Amino acid sequence: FLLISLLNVSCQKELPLTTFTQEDITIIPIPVSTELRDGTFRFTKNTKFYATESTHIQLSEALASKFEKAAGWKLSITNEQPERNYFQWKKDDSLPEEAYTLEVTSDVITVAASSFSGFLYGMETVRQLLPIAIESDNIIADVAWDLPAIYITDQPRFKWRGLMLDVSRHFFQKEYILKTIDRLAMFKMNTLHFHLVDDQGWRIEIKKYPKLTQVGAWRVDHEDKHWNARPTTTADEKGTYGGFYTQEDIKEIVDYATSKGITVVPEIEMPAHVTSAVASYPELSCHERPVGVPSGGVWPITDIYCAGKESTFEFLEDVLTEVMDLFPSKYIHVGGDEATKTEWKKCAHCQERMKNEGLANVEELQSYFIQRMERFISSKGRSLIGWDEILEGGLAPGAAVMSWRGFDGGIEASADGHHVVMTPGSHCYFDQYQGAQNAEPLAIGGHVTLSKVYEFDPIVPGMTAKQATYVLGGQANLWSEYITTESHSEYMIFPRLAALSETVWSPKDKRNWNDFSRRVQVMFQRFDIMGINYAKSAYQVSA
Ligand code: TNX
Repeated sequence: FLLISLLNVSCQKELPLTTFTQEDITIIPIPVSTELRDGTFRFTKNTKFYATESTHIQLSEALASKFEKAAGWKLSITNEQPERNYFQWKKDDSLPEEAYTLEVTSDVITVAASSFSGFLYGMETVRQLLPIAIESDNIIADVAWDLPAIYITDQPRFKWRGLMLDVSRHFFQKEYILKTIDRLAMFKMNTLHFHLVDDQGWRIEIKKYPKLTQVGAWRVDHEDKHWNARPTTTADEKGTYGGFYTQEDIKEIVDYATSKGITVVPEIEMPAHVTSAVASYPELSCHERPVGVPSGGVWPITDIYCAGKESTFEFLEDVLTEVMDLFPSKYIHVGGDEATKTEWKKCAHCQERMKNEGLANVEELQSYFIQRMERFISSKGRSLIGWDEILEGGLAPGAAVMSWRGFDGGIEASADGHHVVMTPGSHCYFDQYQGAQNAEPLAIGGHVTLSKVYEFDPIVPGMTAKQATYVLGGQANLWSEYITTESHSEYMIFPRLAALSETVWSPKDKRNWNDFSRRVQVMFQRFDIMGINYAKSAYQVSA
């Protein structure tokens, strides 16, 4: 054994120090500034993390555990400054929130930041400077665990850098959500928009209304007939299909996301896209008839919440109260999209409401609905965000808008002083095809290639500087009508997430498609080791 370890040590010593060139720096998203210097830092089994604060210890442990898996070393974390070859954290309050600097010399790695997320992003940059073998879950021998001497300054261009996961059309296990959170952090994304409610499934346990998940989380029909999609793959013995997150699951997801610098924004759809809720409690609709949880994309759907009955608002306030207890995020998403208002026109309660409130049409009734929810949410110290339809009939005063039908909704809302997240279908819909349609798995339609995502800019030409200040950032949406498995979900997210991350993090003048193409191909090798089922096609058709 001694002989073997001596051999190991001598083998390691034999590996020459790597000499780095600019080409070797392939960080995504590209940092604000990078200065390659002379020298190489080498991680060995004696390298130490020098950390005294709990957050620094936590981040040190995260990187140390990667070394434990990939190199087989248990690197130590110490609260006494080592003499040489160590990694240290420095609090620098002059840096803005989420910003960091990284200085690597041949002897010391220093990450400086003012906030937890800044330190986290500094560490994620170190991770991307390390050999891709760092992503391995099995020990890889003969790796020179080297980093270039470098000085990096970095901070995000936008403060909302999001991905939306639709877990309603098809349910995804908690473990997959946790894995996705990890991968978001790797690209310095900071928002997971969790689409928990839609016609095809209610996915969050609400203690006061147990039928939402006893009934609303399950559909009997496995097949997405109406979309002509593949049959779904899992079912329980009752022959039902679906699933939901318990409140304990949600807490675990939120806590884990917090440890990765990610805010989880819950979306509780209203007044439409709620057949799952109406199936659970028919009295929530105007007609009160029993309905089932539909499969696939029956459309249009008219079973929406009644805007006339007070009991609808009591229900929604109760639900949102439990939701706000679970999610600490500033923004609470209430959907608001695609409400077919046929039932409202026929409903006596809705007519009476319109008369009493002096509302001219059903668009104004929807506006009344959302404004009422906005007052409730802001009374709890939170802010409402919704899809751009919430602009119709008048936007609630403190509401923020997610612009999905192009950029126009965002332009309009920002002109009126409302905050905006840009998520236009043309650039940000990850449910659309990314390669040649005949070579891709069945998707909803459209074409959002990797280069199209890379062209995305949340600030639209022609916006005034004042309007631009209201643009919080950008987000991709992964609707899951056609996505039944985790590996298919990964396929739709990667590598497009890498392109998106650069559009919402990096300075605009740093973006360069050819350079990104070079870096993303190195990223592909990292994805291979991580076992991510990414789409190579996204790159091939991008030119
Ligand atoms: C429109 S985008 C929807 C979703 C669908 C999506 C499919 C939005 C706010 N509503 O319900 O899943 O199109 O691309």
